[in-house]
Amino acid sequence: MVEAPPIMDVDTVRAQFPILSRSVNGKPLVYLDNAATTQKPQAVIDTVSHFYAHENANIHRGVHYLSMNATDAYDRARATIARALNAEFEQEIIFTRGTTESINLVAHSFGARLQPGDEILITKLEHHANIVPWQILAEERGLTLRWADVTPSGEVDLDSFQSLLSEKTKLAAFNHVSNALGTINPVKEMTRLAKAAGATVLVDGAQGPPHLLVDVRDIGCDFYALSGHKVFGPDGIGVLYGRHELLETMPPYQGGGDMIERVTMEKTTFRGLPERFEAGTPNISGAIGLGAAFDYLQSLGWEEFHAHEQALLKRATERLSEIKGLTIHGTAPEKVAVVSFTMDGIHPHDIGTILDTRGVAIRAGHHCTQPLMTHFGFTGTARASFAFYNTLAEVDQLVEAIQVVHQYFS
Ligand code: 7TS
Repeated sequence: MVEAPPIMDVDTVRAQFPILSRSVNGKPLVYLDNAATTQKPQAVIDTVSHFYAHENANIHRGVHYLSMNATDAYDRARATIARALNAEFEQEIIFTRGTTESINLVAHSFGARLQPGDEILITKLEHHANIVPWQILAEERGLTLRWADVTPSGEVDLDSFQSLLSEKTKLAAFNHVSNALGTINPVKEMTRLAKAAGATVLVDGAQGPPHLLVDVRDIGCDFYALSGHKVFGPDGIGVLYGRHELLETMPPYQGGGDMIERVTMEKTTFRGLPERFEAGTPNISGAIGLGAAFDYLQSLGWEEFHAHEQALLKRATERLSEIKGLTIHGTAPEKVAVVSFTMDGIHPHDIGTILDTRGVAIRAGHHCTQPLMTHFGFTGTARASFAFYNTLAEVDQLVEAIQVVHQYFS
Protein backbone atom coordinates (compact mmCIF):
# COMPACT_ATOMS: atom_id res chain seq x y z
CA MET A 1 0.00 0.00 0.00
CA VAL A 2 1.32 3.45 -0.91
CA GLU A 3 1.40 5.73 2.10
CA ALA A 4 -0.24 9.11 1.65
CA PRO A 5 2.09 12.03 2.40
CA PRO A 6 1.53 13.39 5.92
CA ILE A 7 -0.65 16.49 6.05
CA MET A 8 1.19 19.59 7.17
CA ASP A 9 -0.29 21.29 10.21
CA VAL A 10 -0.39 24.80 8.78
CA ASP A 11 -1.65 26.47 12.00
CA THR A 12 1.36 25.21 13.94
CA VAL A 13 3.67 26.32 11.15
CA ARG A 14 2.07 29.79 10.97
CA ALA A 15 2.54 30.28 14.70
CA GLN A 16 6.30 30.04 14.08
CA PHE A 17 6.23 33.16 11.86
CA PRO A 18 5.49 36.18 14.11
CA ILE A 19 4.77 38.60 11.25
CA LEU A 20 1.91 36.46 9.95
CA SER A 21 -0.27 37.42 12.91
CA ARG A 22 -0.12 41.17 12.24
CA SER A 23 -2.74 43.32 10.55
CA VAL A 24 -2.32 45.61 7.58
CA ASN A 25 -4.80 48.39 6.82
CA GLY A 26 -7.01 47.09 9.60
CA LYS A 27 -7.23 43.61 8.07
CA PRO A 28 -5.34 40.43 8.93
CA LEU A 29 -2.25 40.25 6.73
CA VAL A 30 -2.58 37.85 3.79
CA TYR A 31 1.01 37.67 2.57
CA LEU A 32 1.15 36.46 -1.04
CA ASP A 33 4.41 38.06 -2.19
CA ASN A 34 6.70 35.18 -1.32
CA ALA A 35 8.48 35.15 -4.67
CA ALA A 36 9.77 38.64 -3.81
CA THR A 37 10.82 37.69 -0.32
CA THR A 38 9.70 35.19 2.30
CA GLN A 39 8.86 35.75 5.97
CA LYS A 40 11.18 34.46 8.71
CA PRO A 41 10.44 31.80 11.30
CA GLN A 42 11.22 32.50 14.95
CA ALA A 43 14.09 29.97 14.72
CA VAL A 44 15.90 32.20 12.19
CA ILE A 45 15.12 35.43 14.06
CA ASP A 46 16.38 33.86 17.31
CA THR A 47 19.55 32.53 15.70
CA VAL A 48 20.52 35.93 14.32
CA SER A 49 19.56 37.75 17.50
CA HIS A 50 21.44 35.22 19.68
CA PHE A 51 24.54 35.65 17.55
CA TYR A 52 24.59 39.42 18.09
CA ALA A 53 23.63 39.20 21.76
CA HIS A 54 26.13 36.48 22.73
CA GLU A 55 28.53 35.41 19.98
CA ASN A 56 29.44 38.35 17.76
CA ALA A 57 33.06 38.48 16.56
CA ASN A 58 34.89 38.55 13.26
CA ILE A 59 35.80 35.18 11.77
CA HIS A 60 39.03 33.55 10.59
CA ARG A 61 41.24 36.15 12.24
CA GLY A 62 41.01 35.98 15.98
CA VAL A 63 42.89 33.82 18.40
CA HIS A 64 40.25 34.56 21.02
CA TYR A 65 37.30 32.45 22.08
CA LEU A 66 34.53 34.49 20.45
CA SER A 67 36.27 34.66 17.09
CA MET A 68 36.90 30.93 17.02
CA ASN A 69 33.32 30.31 18.08
CA ALA A 70 31.94 32.58 15.33
CA THR A 71 34.21 30.88 12.78
CA ASP A 72 32.84 27.48 13.84
CA ALA A 73 29.23 28.68 13.54
CA TYR A 74 29.92 30.17 10.09
CA ASP A 75 31.57 26.94 8.90
CA ARG A 76 28.74 24.84 10.35
CA ALA A 77 26.23 26.89 8.34
CA ARG A 78 28.23 26.12 5.18
CA ALA A 79 28.19 22.41 6.04
CA THR A 80 24.42 22.46 6.66
CA ILE A 81 23.80 24.06 3.27
CA ALA A 82 26.21 21.70 1.50
CA ARG A 83 24.27 18.74 2.96
CA ALA A 84 20.88 20.27 2.13
CA LEU A 85 21.86 20.73 -1.54
CA ASN A 86 23.72 17.41 -1.65
CA ALA A 87 27.01 19.06 -2.66
CA GLU A 88 29.99 16.74 -2.57
CA PHE A 89 32.24 19.11 -0.60
CA GLU A 90 31.54 21.94 1.85
CA GLN A 91 34.07 24.08 -0.05
CA GLU A 92 31.69 24.05 -3.01
CA ILE A 93 29.41 26.43 -1.09
CA ILE A 94 30.48 30.05 -1.55
CA PHE A 95 28.65 32.68 0.48
CA THR A 96 27.58 35.69 -1.57
CA ARG A 97 25.09 38.52 -1.16
CA GLY A 98 22.43 36.58 -3.05
CA THR A 99 21.50 35.07 -6.40
CA THR A 100 22.39 38.27 -8.25
CA GLU A 101 25.90 38.34 -6.84
CA SER A 102 26.35 34.60 -7.37
CA ILE A 103 25.56 34.98 -11.08
CA ASN A 104 27.80 38.04 -11.37
CA LEU A 105 30.62 36.08 -9.72
CA VAL A 106 30.32 33.40 -12.40
CA ALA A 107 30.04 36.00 -15.18
CA HIS A 108 33.20 37.71 -13.96
CA SER A 109 35.26 34.73 -12.97
CA PHE A 110 34.20 31.92 -15.30
CA GLY A 111 33.49 34.55 -17.97
CA ALA A 112 37.19 35.50 -18.00
CA ARG A 113 37.94 32.38 -20.08
CA LEU A 114 35.42 33.09 -22.84
CA GLN A 115 36.62 34.22 -26.25
CA PRO A 116 35.08 36.30 -29.03
CA GLY A 117 32.58 34.18 -30.95
CA ASP A 118 31.75 31.97 -27.96
CA GLU A 119 28.06 31.68 -27.13
CA ILE A 120 25.97 31.80 -23.97
CA LEU A 121 22.52 30.23 -24.08
CA ILE A 122 19.76 31.56 -21.83
CA THR A 123 15.95 31.44 -22.15
CA LYS A 124 13.18 33.99 -22.53
CA LEU A 125 11.94 32.93 -19.09
CA GLU A 126 14.84 34.51 -17.19
CA HIS A 127 14.91 37.11 -14.42
CA HIS A 128 17.03 40.16 -15.27
CA ALA A 129 19.66 38.82 -12.83
CA ASN A 130 20.24 35.97 -15.28
CA ILE A 131 20.21 38.21 -18.35
CA VAL A 132 22.05 41.45 -17.65
CA PRO A 133 25.37 39.97 -16.38
CA TRP A 134 25.56 37.93 -19.61
CA GLN A 135 24.72 40.94 -21.78
CA ILE A 136 27.50 42.93 -20.10
CA LEU A 137 29.94 40.04 -20.50
CA ALA A 138 28.92 39.51 -24.14
CA GLU A 139 29.53 43.18 -24.87
CA GLU A 140 32.93 43.14 -23.15
CA ARG A 141 34.22 39.94 -24.70
CA GLY A 142 32.51 39.80 -28.10
CA LEU A 143 30.25 36.87 -27.22
CA THR A 144 26.85 36.00 -28.66
CA LEU A 145 23.85 35.62 -26.35
CA ARG A 146 21.23 33.14 -27.58
CA TRP A 147 17.67 32.95 -26.26
CA ALA A 148 15.67 29.71 -26.12
CA ASP A 149 11.98 30.25 -26.79
CA VAL A 150 9.06 29.72 -24.43
CA THR A 151 5.81 27.94 -25.26
CA PRO A 152 2.38 29.60 -24.87
CA SER A 153 1.96 27.81 -21.51
CA GLY A 154 5.17 29.41 -20.22
CA GLU A 155 7.57 26.48 -20.48
CA VAL A 156 11.02 26.48 -22.03
CA ASP A 157 10.67 25.16 -25.58
CA LEU A 158 13.09 22.26 -25.37
CA ASP A 159 13.37 21.93 -29.16
CA SER A 160 14.40 25.56 -29.39
CA PHE A 161 16.81 25.10 -26.45
CA GLN A 162 18.39 22.05 -28.05
CA SER A 163 18.60 23.60 -31.51
CA LEU A 164 20.57 26.57 -30.15
CA LEU A 165 23.20 24.38 -28.50
CA SER A 166 26.41 23.86 -30.47
CA GLU A 167 30.13 23.50 -29.90
CA LYS A 168 30.19 27.31 -29.64
CA THR A 169 27.97 27.21 -26.53
CA LYS A 170 30.30 27.64 -23.59
CA LEU A 171 27.65 28.31 -20.95
CA ALA A 172 23.94 27.57 -20.59
CA ALA A 173 22.17 29.51 -17.83
CA PHE A 174 18.49 29.03 -16.94
CA ASN A 175 16.24 29.17 -13.94
CA HIS A 176 14.98 26.25 -11.91
CA VAL A 177 11.60 27.89 -11.35
CA SER A 178 10.23 30.96 -13.12
CA ASN A 179 9.52 33.78 -10.68
CA ALA A 180 7.02 35.39 -13.04
CA LEU A 181 4.94 32.34 -14.01
CA GLY A 182 5.84 29.61 -11.52
CA THR A 183 6.94 27.11 -14.19
CA ILE A 184 9.23 24.37 -12.88
CA ASN A 185 11.81 23.81 -15.59
CA PRO A 186 13.14 20.34 -16.44
CA VAL A 187 16.59 21.40 -15.23
CA LYS A 188 18.02 17.90 -15.13
CA GLU A 189 17.10 17.31 -18.78
CA MET A 190 18.26 20.79 -19.83
CA THR A 191 21.56 20.22 -18.03
CA ARG A 192 21.99 16.88 -19.76
CA LEU A 193 21.40 18.45 -23.19
CA ALA A 194 23.73 21.38 -22.51
CA LYS A 195 26.51 19.18 -21.13
CA ALA A 196 26.21 16.82 -24.09
CA ALA A 197 27.02 19.86 -26.25
CA GLY A 198 30.05 20.58 -24.05
CA ALA A 199 28.60 23.61 -22.23
CA THR A 200 29.04 24.53 -18.58
CA VAL A 201 25.69 24.88 -16.81
CA LEU A 202 24.45 27.47 -14.33
CA VAL A 203 21.04 27.09 -12.70
CA ASP A 204 19.44 30.23 -11.26
CA GLY A 205 17.87 28.65 -8.19
CA ALA A 206 16.41 31.76 -6.56
CA GLN A 207 12.92 30.22 -6.70
CA GLY A 208 13.98 26.56 -6.35
CA PRO A 209 14.63 25.65 -2.70
CA PRO A 210 11.75 27.77 -1.35
CA HIS A 211 9.53 25.07 -2.90
CA LEU A 212 11.60 22.07 -3.99
CA LEU A 213 14.19 19.78 -2.52
CA VAL A 214 17.33 20.54 -4.52
CA ASP A 215 19.98 17.95 -5.28
CA VAL A 216 22.75 19.61 -7.27
CA ARG A 217 24.45 16.33 -8.05
CA ASP A 218 21.25 14.79 -9.33
CA ILE A 219 20.64 17.85 -11.55
CA GLY A 220 24.26 17.58 -12.69
CA CYS A 221 24.77 21.34 -12.99
CA ASP A 222 28.10 23.10 -12.52
CA PHE A 223 26.70 26.13 -10.66
CA TYR A 224 23.54 26.69 -8.63
CA ALA A 225 22.72 30.17 -7.31
CA LEU A 226 20.27 31.01 -4.53
CA SER A 227 19.20 33.82 -2.18
CA GLY A 228 18.81 33.54 1.60
CA HIS A 229 15.83 35.88 1.83
CA LYS A 230 13.78 33.69 -0.52
CA VAL A 231 14.31 30.57 1.59
CA PHE A 232 12.99 32.03 4.85
CA GLY A 233 16.49 33.24 5.81
CA PRO A 234 18.06 36.70 6.10
CA ASP A 235 18.61 39.10 3.22
CA GLY A 236 22.04 40.16 2.00
CA ILE A 237 23.22 36.54 2.04
CA GLY A 238 23.12 33.89 -0.65
CA VAL A 239 24.99 30.97 -2.04
CA LEU A 240 26.87 30.00 -5.13
CA TYR A 241 27.29 26.26 -5.34
CA GLY A 242 30.08 25.47 -7.78
CA ARG A 243 31.67 22.18 -8.71
CA HIS A 244 34.98 21.89 -6.96
CA GLU A 245 37.13 21.18 -10.05
CA LEU A 246 35.64 24.14 -11.85
CA LEU A 247 35.84 26.68 -9.00
CA GLU A 248 39.48 25.71 -8.50
CA THR A 249 40.31 26.80 -12.02
CA MET A 250 38.55 30.16 -11.72
CA PRO A 251 40.28 33.44 -10.82
CA PRO A 252 39.08 35.39 -7.76
CA TYR A 253 36.05 37.64 -8.07
CA GLN A 254 37.12 40.37 -5.65
CA GLY A 255 40.43 41.09 -3.98
CA GLY A 256 40.91 41.89 -0.32
CA GLY A 257 41.35 40.41 3.10
CA ASP A 258 40.69 36.75 3.93
CA MET A 259 41.05 35.51 0.34
CA ILE A 260 44.85 35.73 0.18
CA GLU A 261 47.58 33.29 1.05
CA ARG A 262 50.42 35.81 0.97
CA VAL A 263 50.72 39.41 -0.14
CA THR A 264 54.02 41.03 -1.01
CA MET A 265 54.60 44.32 -2.75
CA GLU A 266 55.24 42.43 -5.97
CA LYS A 267 52.62 39.73 -5.96
CA THR A 268 49.70 38.08 -4.15
CA THR A 269 48.90 34.41 -3.97
CA PHE A 270 45.38 33.31 -3.19
CA ARG A 271 43.85 30.88 -0.76
CA GLY A 272 41.96 27.79 -1.81
CA LEU A 273 38.22 27.21 -1.71
CA PRO A 274 35.98 28.67 -0.47
CA GLU A 275 37.96 31.63 0.93
CA ARG A 276 39.30 32.63 -2.48
CA PHE A 277 35.80 33.78 -3.42
CA GLU A 278 34.91 35.40 -0.10
CA ALA A 279 36.98 38.58 0.09
CA GLY A 280 36.49 40.81 3.12
CA THR A 281 34.39 40.30 6.24
CA PRO A 282 31.34 38.37 5.06
CA ASN A 283 27.76 38.57 6.27
CA ILE A 284 28.50 36.32 9.23
CA SER A 285 25.14 36.58 11.00
CA GLY A 286 23.39 36.17 7.64
CA ALA A 287 25.23 32.96 6.84
CA ILE A 288 24.46 31.56 10.29
CA GLY A 289 20.83 32.62 9.90
CA LEU A 290 20.70 30.95 6.48
CA GLY A 291 22.01 27.73 8.04
CA ALA A 292 19.15 27.98 10.56
CA ALA A 293 16.67 28.51 7.70
CA PHE A 294 17.84 25.31 5.94
CA ASP A 295 17.64 23.42 9.25
CA TYR A 296 14.09 24.70 9.62
CA LEU A 297 13.11 23.67 6.07
CA GLN A 298 14.58 20.25 6.63
CA SER A 299 12.59 19.85 9.83
CA LEU A 300 9.38 20.62 7.92
CA GLY A 301 10.27 18.42 4.96
CA TRP A 302 10.00 19.65 1.38
CA GLU A 303 7.74 16.79 0.29
CA GLU A 304 5.25 17.59 2.97
CA PHE A 305 4.97 21.27 2.23
CA HIS A 306 5.10 20.76 -1.52
CA ALA A 307 1.86 18.78 -1.25
CA HIS A 308 0.27 21.61 0.74
CA GLU A 309 1.46 24.22 -1.76
CA GLN A 310 0.05 22.19 -4.65
CA ALA A 311 -3.34 22.23 -2.90
CA LEU A 312 -3.07 26.03 -2.63
CA LEU A 313 -2.16 26.28 -6.32
CA LYS A 314 -5.07 24.08 -7.37
CA ARG A 315 -7.61 26.09 -5.36
CA ALA A 316 -6.20 29.46 -6.51
CA THR A 317 -6.17 28.37 -10.16
CA GLU A 318 -9.72 27.01 -10.01
CA ARG A 319 -11.22 29.96 -8.19
CA LEU A 320 -9.40 32.67 -10.15
CA SER A 321 -10.35 30.99 -13.45
CA GLU A 322 -14.01 31.53 -12.55
CA ILE A 323 -13.58 35.32 -12.43
CA LYS A 324 -14.84 37.03 -15.58
CA GLY A 325 -12.22 38.98 -17.51
CA LEU A 326 -9.32 37.46 -15.55
CA THR A 327 -6.60 35.57 -17.43
CA ILE A 328 -3.97 33.41 -15.75
CA HIS A 329 -0.54 33.51 -17.43
CA GLY A 330 1.61 30.42 -17.02
CA THR A 331 -0.31 27.17 -17.26
CA ALA A 332 2.52 24.62 -17.29
CA PRO A 333 1.60 21.25 -15.78
CA GLU A 334 4.64 21.50 -13.49
CA LYS A 335 4.32 24.67 -11.45
CA VAL A 336 5.01 25.96 -7.97
CA ALA A 337 2.26 27.91 -6.24
CA VAL A 338 2.58 31.15 -8.22
CA VAL A 339 -0.40 32.61 -10.05
CA SER A 340 0.27 35.47 -12.45
CA PHE A 341 -2.79 37.12 -13.94
CA THR A 342 -4.21 40.13 -15.73
CA MET A 343 -7.75 41.55 -15.69
CA ASP A 344 -9.37 43.11 -18.75
CA GLY A 345 -9.08 46.88 -18.70
CA ILE A 346 -7.49 47.04 -15.22
CA HIS A 347 -3.84 47.92 -14.65
CA PRO A 348 -1.95 45.34 -12.53
CA HIS A 349 -0.81 48.11 -10.17
CA ASP A 350 -4.44 49.06 -9.51
CA ILE A 351 -5.17 45.42 -8.66
CA GLY A 352 -2.24 45.38 -6.23
CA THR A 353 -3.23 48.68 -4.61
CA ILE A 354 -6.85 47.68 -4.08
CA LEU A 355 -5.86 44.28 -2.72
CA ASP A 356 -3.56 46.04 -0.26
CA THR A 357 -6.53 47.92 1.22
CA ARG A 358 -7.87 44.45 2.12
CA GLY A 359 -4.58 43.40 3.72
CA VAL A 360 -3.65 41.20 0.75
CA ALA A 361 -0.01 41.67 -0.35
CA ILE A 362 0.80 40.69 -3.94
CA ARG A 363 3.27 42.04 -6.48
CA ALA A 364 2.33 43.84 -9.67
CA GLY A 365 4.62 44.72 -12.56
CA HIS A 366 7.11 43.05 -14.84
CA HIS A 367 8.75 41.01 -12.04
CA CYS A 368 12.20 41.79 -13.53
CA THR A 369 11.33 39.66 -16.56
CA GLN A 370 10.76 42.30 -19.22
CA PRO A 371 11.78 40.12 -22.21
CA LEU A 372 9.23 37.51 -21.08
CA MET A 373 6.49 40.12 -20.66
CA THR A 374 7.30 41.58 -24.09
CA HIS A 375 7.19 38.09 -25.59
CA PHE A 376 3.65 37.61 -24.28
CA GLY A 377 2.66 41.12 -25.29
CA PHE A 378 1.93 42.78 -21.96
CA THR A 379 3.83 45.12 -19.70
CA GLY A 380 3.12 43.38 -16.43
CA THR A 381 0.91 41.07 -14.41
CA ALA A 382 -0.49 40.83 -10.91
CA ARG A 383 1.23 37.94 -9.12
CA ALA A 384 0.12 36.00 -6.06
CA SER A 385 2.99 33.83 -4.88
CA PHE A 386 2.38 31.38 -2.05
CA ALA A 387 4.53 29.69 0.58
CA PHE A 388 3.83 26.67 2.76
CA TYR A 389 2.47 28.89 5.54
CA ASN A 390 -0.39 30.17 3.40
CA THR A 391 -3.84 28.67 3.86
CA LEU A 392 -6.78 27.70 1.68
CA ALA A 393 -8.76 30.38 3.55
CA GLU A 394 -6.22 32.96 2.34
CA VAL A 395 -6.83 31.84 -1.25
CA ASP A 396 -10.50 32.62 -0.66
CA GLN A 397 -9.59 36.02 0.83
CA LEU A 398 -7.57 36.75 -2.32
CA VAL A 399 -10.55 35.86 -4.47
CA GLU A 400 -12.91 38.03 -2.38
CA ALA A 401 -10.49 40.96 -2.63
CA ILE A 402 -10.33 40.53 -6.42
CA GLN A 403 -14.11 40.68 -6.50
CA VAL A 404 -13.80 44.10 -4.82
CA VAL A 405 -11.46 45.14 -7.65
CA HIS A 406 -14.27 44.26 -10.08
CA GLN A 407 -16.70 46.45 -8.16
CA TYR A 408 -14.32 49.42 -8.35
CA PHE A 409 -14.14 49.16 -12.11
CA SER A 410 -17.69 48.19 -13.03
N1 7TS B 1 16.49 34.95 -10.19
C1 7TS B 1 15.18 34.72 -9.98
C2 7TS B 1 14.50 33.57 -10.68
C3 7TS B 1 14.48 35.54 -9.09
O1 7TS B 1 13.19 35.29 -8.86
C4 7TS B 1 15.15 36.60 -8.44
C5 7TS B 1 14.40 37.57 -7.56
C6 7TS B 1 16.52 36.77 -8.68
C7 7TS B 1 17.15 35.93 -9.56
C8 7TS B 1 17.33 37.81 -7.96
O2 7TS B 1 17.41 37.49 -6.62
P1 7TS B 1 18.13 38.49 -5.58
O3 7TS B 1 17.84 37.90 -4.25
O4 7TS B 1 19.57 38.47 -5.92
O5 7TS B 1 17.49 39.83 -5.78
N2 7TS B 1 13.03 37.67 -7.84
C9 7TS B 1 12.15 38.60 -7.36
C10 7TS B 1 10.79 38.57 -7.63
O6 7TS B 1 10.22 37.73 -8.31
N3 7TS B 1 10.20 39.61 -7.02
O7 7TS B 1 11.14 40.30 -6.37
C11 7TS B 1 12.37 39.68 -6.57
